[in-house]
Amino acid sequence: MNSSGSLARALSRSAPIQAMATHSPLSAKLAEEAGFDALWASGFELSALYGLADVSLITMTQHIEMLRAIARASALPIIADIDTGFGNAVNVAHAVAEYERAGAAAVVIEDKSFPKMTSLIAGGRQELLRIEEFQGKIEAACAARSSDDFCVIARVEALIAGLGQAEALKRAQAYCEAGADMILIHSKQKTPDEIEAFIAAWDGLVPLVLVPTAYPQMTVDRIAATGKVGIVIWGNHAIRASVAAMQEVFARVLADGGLHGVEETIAPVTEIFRLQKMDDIKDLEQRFLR
Ligand code: SPV
Ligand code: MG
Repeated sequence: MNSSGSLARALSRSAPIQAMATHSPLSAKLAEEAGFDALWASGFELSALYGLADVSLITMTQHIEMLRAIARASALPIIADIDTGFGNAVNVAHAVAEYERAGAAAVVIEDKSFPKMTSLIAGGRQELLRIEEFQGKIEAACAARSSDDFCVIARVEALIAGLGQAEALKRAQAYCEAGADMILIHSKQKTPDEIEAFIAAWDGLVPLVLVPTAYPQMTVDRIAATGKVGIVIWGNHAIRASVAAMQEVFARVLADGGLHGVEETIAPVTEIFRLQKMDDIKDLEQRFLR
């Protein structure tokens, strides 16, 4: 059993579970304290953290090391974004075993070719695998897990690639037949129409997963009302919140010629000490330093 919580347990509720994006143990802790149900170990966020584009540049080692650190910092179930699975079905089998051991509760594998192009970019090259090939990858993922609680989520990129509703539904159905526990259906349309049409046409055999970054009008209540969505992922809001906060503070320090203008707007050092568990360090000193 992985060290983080089980997604299956969280999924037994009637409302969709809410997973917040994370790129570090610190952002994971903050998401947990805020009250989210799960964490999304986002490839986009980790790529951005390294100052890189989300186009298969970060390695499995980089991503899994961060996931291990996140699993140590938070008890929440972690949904690992493993992009295309780092290669073919053989690579997927290896990756799933490693991610489960590292503390992931689920993996999301997308049906794009390697190297992938980030999904939300305007006019990006979006190449999909043949359906049979991706079914093999999903079957390999299911066969490689050791716990039945570990979820294999197949991500359909047909709408992102502009291939339309019929192709998206065909692929989602085929990935279910291959054993996927859930289907992540992604869209970059600026309104929820495309996703709502997909949800309406979906037979509901397995729960859907949504990432409503491009269509933020889609609230949890609106998603819950469909009755077909198990997880909503807030896809990149940890890194975007950090970037906006740092840009504002950095500009103000330079503009003001000092720290006086930002002191009241940022977290006090004592808050960072709390997150670092400095009280525990003091206790250890008390007990063991002689
Ligand atoms: C990610 O957060 O890495 C995702 C979601 O895969 S998206 O960037 O919208 O494709
Ligand atoms: Mg990703």
